[in-house]
Amino acid sequence: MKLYYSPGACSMASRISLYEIGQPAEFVRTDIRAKRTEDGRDFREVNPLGYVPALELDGGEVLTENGAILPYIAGLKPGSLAPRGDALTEAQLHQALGFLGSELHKAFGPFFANPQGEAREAAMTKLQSRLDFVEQHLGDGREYWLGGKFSVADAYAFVVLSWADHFGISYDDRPNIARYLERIRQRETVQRALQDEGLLQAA
Ligand SMILES: N[C@@H](CCC(=O)N[C@@H](CS)C(=O)NCC(=O)O)C(=O)O
Repeated sequence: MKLYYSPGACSMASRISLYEIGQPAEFVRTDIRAKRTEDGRDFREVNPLGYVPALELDGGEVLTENGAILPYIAGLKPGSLAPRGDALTEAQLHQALGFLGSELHKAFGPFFANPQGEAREAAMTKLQSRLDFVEQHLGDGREYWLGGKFSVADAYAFVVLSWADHFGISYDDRPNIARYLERIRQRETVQRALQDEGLLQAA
């Protein structure tokens, strides 16, 4: 399978997850602005919407959306990266990925366009409210997003929460997030992902 990625982007959650289950994959670096893959193809032929991650399976099918790709990867090794259980347990994973994708990830979105003045303030207000929730969620004695075991939700949360640093947003007053990030950063798979995407010094 092939994972189309951009260094440090949300696609790194899929890379970490693939490393966690020891699933071999080809990693295709993609320029998400120019919509070109490193071997010169038009990336929109892979994902017409032009964003990463995209996971191309050996049979040629292409999966997009973190909320689909991450559970797919978890399903390759049942019980490893998503808790096994009843409908409620399954719904809780989707709840986590839904929040991370449409609330936390997208609350960071405006900062990539370097907003100024009122636009920055508005973006900051929204982001802070999502971070307040994360701080509280992680303070409920949870070592990982879904409880006591690392899951694909942690891979995604780690990548997104790490973007704060680039935008001068500190977690000094959010000790639960700071400890959580440090715990996840220590994982061998995360170190390897950072290294392989050329981010270790910056991390
Ligand atoms: N809805 C998509 C969003 C993915 C996304 O925002 N990808 C970013 C990188 S983190 C991207 O490739 N942006 C380029 C673009 O939107 O043109 C998902 O959840 O997978």
